[in-house]
Amino acid sequence: MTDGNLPKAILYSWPTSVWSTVPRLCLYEKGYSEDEYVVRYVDITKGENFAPSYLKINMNGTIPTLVVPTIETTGSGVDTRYRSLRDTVTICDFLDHARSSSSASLHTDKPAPTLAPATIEGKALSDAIVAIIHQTTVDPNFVALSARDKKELANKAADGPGRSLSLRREALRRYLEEAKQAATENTVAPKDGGLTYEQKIVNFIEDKLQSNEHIWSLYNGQAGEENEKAFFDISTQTWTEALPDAFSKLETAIRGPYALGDQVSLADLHAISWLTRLVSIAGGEADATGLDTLEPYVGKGTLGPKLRKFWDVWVERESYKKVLVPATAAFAHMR
Ligand SMILES: N[C@@H](CCC(=O)N[C@@H](CS)C(=O)NCC(=O)O)C(=O)O
Repeated sequence: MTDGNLPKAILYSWPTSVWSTVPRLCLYEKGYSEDEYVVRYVDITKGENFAPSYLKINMNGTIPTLVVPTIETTGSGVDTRYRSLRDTVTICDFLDHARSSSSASLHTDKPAPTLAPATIEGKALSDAIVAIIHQTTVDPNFVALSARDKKELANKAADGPGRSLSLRREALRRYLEEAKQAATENTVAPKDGGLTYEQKIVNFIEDKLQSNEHIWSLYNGQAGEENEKAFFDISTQTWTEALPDAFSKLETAIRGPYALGDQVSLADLHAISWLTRLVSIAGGEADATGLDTLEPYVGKGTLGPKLRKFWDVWVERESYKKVLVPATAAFAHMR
């Protein structure tokens, strides 16, 4: 990725972030060397992803983001600009293309593998698998906060999830004040009659604060019995309906042993990161025993033979040991 004086690409991520592991697996599988990019940490558990400097890079306030330099060839001299790639799918597509099969891989003497599917049929299957994984109903960040009863809620409230919700709340309140101040300082409305950048940031942070407040109040016994019951119900449904449904769709879709067959492809990176996080939320390990710990949560028999085989081949991979094992340990520490 480095070319002459072109600056390095920057990957914004955080060690415990589930979606950050997707591009990190991709970098490893493609054989990029560590001096080809820079990793910058954004502590989402403290709400750093809502800092004004980060929202300029990714206005959705999510990680991962990959910022890649681009050369502007018009104008005076050669100017370097940047492009932000703001979600895992876009980032991995880019990383896959940016290193062709004629370049070497750092980890093997084989050429860098092509992770994109080679056929239209493969692409359709890959997209379908990625869509199953990224459904909001099976979002691992929600699953991590979910609680099926009072006891589970109390345990999580006293631990990492409770701390994180409070820290995000503090950060969001502070950033909201700052954003409101900035909005009053810039009152020049855009020509198209739309909102100023500063006003958009105020609205964005208000939305985030509101959704954080909803779950924070549940965690702090201030949401009332009715909301608490609705939360327990949706949490239970997530484990007993949404997740088993996703597993059954994946069992049908996966070709085996990897998502699209004998070779690792882009869909694998999303699926294994997601599955590993679910195992960890269930208290399991990032090793051959992982799915046995997850299964009682989702119901016996919900993890089919293809998913089990997929897991078995993945936990043995070098990239898994380098990326997902440490990410799981970091997450278990704050769970
Ligand atoms: N669809 C996005 C999801 C990214 C995402 O939700 N990232 C989480 C961290 S794993 C995040 O940034 N959460 C912070 C927030 O939403 O406040 C992707 O594929 O990149």
